Amino acid sequence: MTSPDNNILSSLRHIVGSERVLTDADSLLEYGRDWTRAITPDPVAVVLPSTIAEVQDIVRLAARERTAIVPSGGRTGLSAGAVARSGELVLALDRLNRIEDFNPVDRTVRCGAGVVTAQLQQFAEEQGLFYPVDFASSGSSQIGGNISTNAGGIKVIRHGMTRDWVAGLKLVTGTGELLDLNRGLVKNNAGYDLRQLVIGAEGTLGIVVEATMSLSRPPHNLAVMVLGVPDMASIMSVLGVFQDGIELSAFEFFSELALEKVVEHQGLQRPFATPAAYYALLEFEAPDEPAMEKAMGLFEHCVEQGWVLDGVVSQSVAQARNLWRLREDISETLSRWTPYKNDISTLVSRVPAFLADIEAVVNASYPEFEIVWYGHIGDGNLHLNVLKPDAMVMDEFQRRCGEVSKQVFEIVQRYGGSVSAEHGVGLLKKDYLHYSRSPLEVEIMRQIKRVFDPQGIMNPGKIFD
Ligand code: 2HG
Ligand code: ZN
Repeated sequence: MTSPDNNILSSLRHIVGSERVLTDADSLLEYGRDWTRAITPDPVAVVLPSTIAEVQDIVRLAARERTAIVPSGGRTGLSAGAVARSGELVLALDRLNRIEDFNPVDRTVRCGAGVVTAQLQQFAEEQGLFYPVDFASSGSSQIGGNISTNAGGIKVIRHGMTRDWVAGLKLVTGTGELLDLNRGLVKNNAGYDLRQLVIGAEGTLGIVVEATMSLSRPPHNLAVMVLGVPDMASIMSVLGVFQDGIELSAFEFFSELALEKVVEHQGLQRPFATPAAYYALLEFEAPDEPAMEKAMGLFEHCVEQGWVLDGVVSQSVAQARNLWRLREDISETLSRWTPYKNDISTLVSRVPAFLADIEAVVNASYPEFEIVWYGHIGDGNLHLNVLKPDAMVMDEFQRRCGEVSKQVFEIVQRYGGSVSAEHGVGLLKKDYLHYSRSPLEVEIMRQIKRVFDPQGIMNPGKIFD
């Protein structure tokens, strides 16, 4: 007898060929999840189309069969937005990985959704240009996934989020139709900008299959400074002084515990011997001597004020890269403790008070847990990672952290902040969405989803139910 699963599998094989429909246990596990590990994946199959037309055929088939689809890119997400947990079909964009064409006048590049971020960065460099959205997972994350999560990263303070670099995109809707949105135009006020709705929609409106990305001029001689600071308030004073004096391309922070872990587990050197409660990492262009002198002047001013205890500035590209590793390698280093992650934000101006309130709750509620603070403080975005003690079972740990999250999110709400600054909502944050978005906003989101995806097959259960 033929089961419905067998029917859909044979139709999928007909569309893409048998070797592009995977059902073995390893592939189901690998493609059925992202970097989150709290939920066990259970997809029905993985399909790897090679063309936009194949994606459309698969979506039409899924709509007929009422089979849910989870779009899958580099699977580096941290909110379980790409986790297939209950019989969904995983549609992986890996094979749509071609850079289709480059326009040097418009400074745009049209690429398949499966192009890896580092591939785009490399391509831009070869053209004498720059793709500035960057993060630790750029070697595996894909452009389609970056767009679907509006990925941020380490240069947002200067270059913005992925949204700011999407000049156009193609979307296969939940009915299999193809929308070509904005077509690379700089100016286009002819009605609603549907492209912006799709960016950050986590695959709930359809599948991003292609994008036209903008590029910019490359930076000249980026210098990296790491500063030891005694407290959070000082970090914000340092930020203010540097932002008034020079243009920063990054302003990140991490705690002493983050530094200890990353130095120990990645075999890196401490930036300097003086211990500090927190560290700020700054990046800026230093094309000539006067630019560097200006930055050094600001550094000295911060030392005189007592906001900075010690510091180091890179003298070569290799040194800059190593200093960056102190910050960029934190998330991967912490993964061995399966941390409970918070990715919260507020206005930069409110960060000092916000931090003090969060710190008080966290210190009172998690006395026996290790807490690691780091993040994009120049954007008002903190990553608060709570490490699981080895002896505690996962369910108990998640439950305890979930309780404290409520208190953390009440503070986020009070400060008009976001429960997900850059990682998206996925499955992990949807119970907390109401702390950041009003019931009316969520209801409008649901109605919009119905227009793009009337059968509700596109990544259902993500963001909201
Ligand atoms: C980072 O900024 C990433 O390093 C990951 O957004 C943050 O793992 C995290 O919590
Ligand atoms: Zn981050």
